[in-house]
Amino acid sequence: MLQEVYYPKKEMFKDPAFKNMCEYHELVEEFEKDYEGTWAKFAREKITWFEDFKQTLDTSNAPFYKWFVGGKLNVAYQCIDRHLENRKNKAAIIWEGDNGEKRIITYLELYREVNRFANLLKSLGVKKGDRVVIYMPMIPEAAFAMLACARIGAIHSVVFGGFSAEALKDRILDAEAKVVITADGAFRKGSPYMLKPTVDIALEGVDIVEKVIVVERNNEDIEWVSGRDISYNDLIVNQSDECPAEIMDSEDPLFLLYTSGSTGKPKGVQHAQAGYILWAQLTMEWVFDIKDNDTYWCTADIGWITGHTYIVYGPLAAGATTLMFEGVLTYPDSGRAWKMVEEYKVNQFYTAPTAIRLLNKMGPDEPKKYDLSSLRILGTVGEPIDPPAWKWYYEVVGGGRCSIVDTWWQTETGGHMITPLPAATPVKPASATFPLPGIFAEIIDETGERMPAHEKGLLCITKPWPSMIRTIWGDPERFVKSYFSTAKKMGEPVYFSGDGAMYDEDGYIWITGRVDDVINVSGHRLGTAEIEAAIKKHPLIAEVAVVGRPDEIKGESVFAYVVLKGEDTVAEEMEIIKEINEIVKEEIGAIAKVDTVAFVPGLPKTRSGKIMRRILRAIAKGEAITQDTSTLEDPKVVEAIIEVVNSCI
Ligand code: 6R9
Repeated sequence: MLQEVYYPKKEMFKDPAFKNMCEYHELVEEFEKDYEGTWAKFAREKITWFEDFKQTLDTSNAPFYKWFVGGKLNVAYQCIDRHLENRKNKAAIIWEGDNGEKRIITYLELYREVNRFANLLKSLGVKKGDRVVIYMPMIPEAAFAMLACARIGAIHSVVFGGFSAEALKDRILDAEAKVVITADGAFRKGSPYMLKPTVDIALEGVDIVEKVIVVERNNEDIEWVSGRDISYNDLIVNQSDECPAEIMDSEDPLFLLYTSGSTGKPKGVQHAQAGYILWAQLTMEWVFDIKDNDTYWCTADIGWITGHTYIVYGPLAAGATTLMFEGVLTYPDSGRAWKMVEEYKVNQFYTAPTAIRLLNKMGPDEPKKYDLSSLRILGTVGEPIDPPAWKWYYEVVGGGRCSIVDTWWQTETGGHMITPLPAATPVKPASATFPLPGIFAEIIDETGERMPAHEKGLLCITKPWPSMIRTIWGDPERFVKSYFSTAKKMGEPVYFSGDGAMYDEDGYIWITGRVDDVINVSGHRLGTAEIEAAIKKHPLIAEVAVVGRPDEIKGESVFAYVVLKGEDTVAEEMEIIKEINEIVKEEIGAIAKVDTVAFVPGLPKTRSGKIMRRILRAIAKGEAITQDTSTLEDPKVVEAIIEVVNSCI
């Protein structure tokens, strides 16, 4: 098949990090020849060290790798203080509220805000190494809170504001958080919504949390628990705006971020200081070609890794102006995003395929009504993008001028891994193209053999990299089992991402999606095991299996096969579906909503009692069953399931 190739428009880039593929290959080779030396060079060039590191990479306790050993730094200093000399009056954060309200925070103001917040945390007894949970809307105080933790060496764990009280509680308990930072609520689509009441429920029966700091954003009535809850607005004014940056070791934990795995509870992915901030900053320069006068906008939520690395840490480490948005891209109409691009003259716009598909569907011609000529780079992240969405993004939003960077990476990788370089890489729509220099991403089989073109294999990273996950908080065994037990290269365990991928004849990488029991709904990672555990709480349900099903807008939707304990009627089924979704909303949050429920007589199981999920996935996708079903305990159950599914679609 002849594939279209799109070449970067060179005139769009003045002084990019990589002008062409030769420069890319040169750096790739430099890393191949001297892996540690090249990383050390970038680390010394990009990070303002308080004390130089002594060893670049320590592999003595693999896969618990250590980077830039012995180095001393502070990530908040890297993101703020070091810019004051040349950029104190530059906008660090431009914030727009749901209702169009605006706030511009310069680097000097950010310095003061973060210092005050850091002093507030200190006054509450928060020390280096303590965990602080941040459950916040998209307001500047959320970024201040993250940076304040970094400044004093506390480990933050941001929990997405859409998670339920139950999900929040699990994360607070797992991290053993001392303080929770939240807001009364915020605004969405013109109306206030609440967060604090969810924190109150989450903290019922929890005694480890000493203080709850509440930022008053929407000024709705909330309950104040005396002795525990304090008003940020009242106390912040009395804090000194000077707070020395704690001297941190390269390998001290910077933050935890919980993400779904294929089994059990969410995992607290632990990132370290130096390696993470180095890669966050470098990828801003390489992939987003960030320049001093740019306005950069990433539409993610700070509750996800994209918000961490590409709204807060990366842009600020690079001294850039980052736009932060409280609202919804389609409110008050489907032109909102483009109106903001026009208004702030946004140069880099970074969003998820699900948002692109929705914006395309709701307002295909809307971008044409605005002046989008400032745009230079369009980014996508979170899930595979389909060629029609890619082309609309390229032609209609980017006017055929802009480079699209389809960035593949994960919570665990800290920053971009496989992506085009905007001024260099010839792009094939919907391919993430090639690994970044320094990143040894390869598609291999379990033994480390490189897969031939057009054959699906395991997407692995075969050398450690600075911004990699360090461990799963409190569960090092699970870390090894989850990431370093599937594939080996030259006999050594390598990092397996959980994704499948394929090379084409030109070596381009095509991500085919998760090969484990993780599904991707609107770019959000959900573990089917977590959803199943929630649904099982329903008293009438005997068994349940959850899989993903292709969805036009969301990429995938949640599909549940449910076996009831007794007989039922259609009316009862309708009621049960409603109840299932209430439970899921309570246990996880509305993002895990079950879109389709198939009431089936049984699940396909092997004789040893294992559910054959591959069969269930194929049925949900409407694919033919290629597996041998004769080994099933009851092969007839498959036909019965297909019949039910056909009737409920
Ligand atoms: C950054 C982020 C990670 C999973 C990952 C993969 C999917 C992310 C992608 C992509 C195809 C891309 N994914 N980017 N799939 N093309 N450009 O999303 O982190 O929430 O941890 O999700 O998302 O399946 O394994 P996270």
